[in-house]
Amino acid sequence: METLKLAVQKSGRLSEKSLQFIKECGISYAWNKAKLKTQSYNFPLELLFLRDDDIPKYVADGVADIGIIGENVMLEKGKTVGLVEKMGFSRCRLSIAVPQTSEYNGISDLNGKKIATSYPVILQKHLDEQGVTAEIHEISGSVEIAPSIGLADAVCDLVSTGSTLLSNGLKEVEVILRSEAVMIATPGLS
Ligand code: PRT
Ligand code: ZN
Repeated sequence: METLKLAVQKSGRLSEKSLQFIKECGISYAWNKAKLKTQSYNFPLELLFLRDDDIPKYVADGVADIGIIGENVMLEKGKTVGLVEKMGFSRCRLSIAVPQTSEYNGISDLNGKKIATSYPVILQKHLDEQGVTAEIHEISGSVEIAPSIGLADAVCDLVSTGSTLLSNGLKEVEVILRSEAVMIATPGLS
């Protein structure tokens, strides 16, 4: 039987639940964090441990057959992959937030503004759909700090409890995507 290659996040918010799912499927394996792949000893499955951002490309290219990532990453990377199923964990939303002190009456207020995000593709698509022209400033992390250091007027970032926005003096004004972990597959497999 051919071995199925499954890519999961090595370390982060998806890791624990992804491995729990594999365990609940009755798949057993030995692994330590220094290893980037391991073979199950009771199922024809090889596990690959990767950065979540790299998983869509590996799956699209067929290096991995299936993978578990956030839907937000799947959409942002724009790779051709099949959606197998929604996993029901790591739920969050991708939202636009502005300083609590700024007045906000609707998305058209963002015209001509600068928005910091790690999700330029999803954000640009949403702004285009809404007929808003804003400048997108891409940063890879700590997005919520951008308005307070004068880097941007607004942010577009993942929100779960909302406490990060709150502690950085921001308020959530638009939800542009609701996301959860998804299983993706190489085209033709799903
Ligand atoms: O190292 P690697 O590249 O693999 O991991 P990563 O750092 O890129 O991703 P990671 O582990 O932080 O998140 C993986 C996935 O978890 C995301 O792509 C989402 O699909 C999902 N997820 C669910 C979240 C959150 N909830 C979340 N709250 N990802 C990030 N956050 C961050 C958010 O960016 C913000 O900084 O948590 C902060 C907000 O949280 P609250 O609770 O204060 O609102
Ligand atoms: Zn990542």
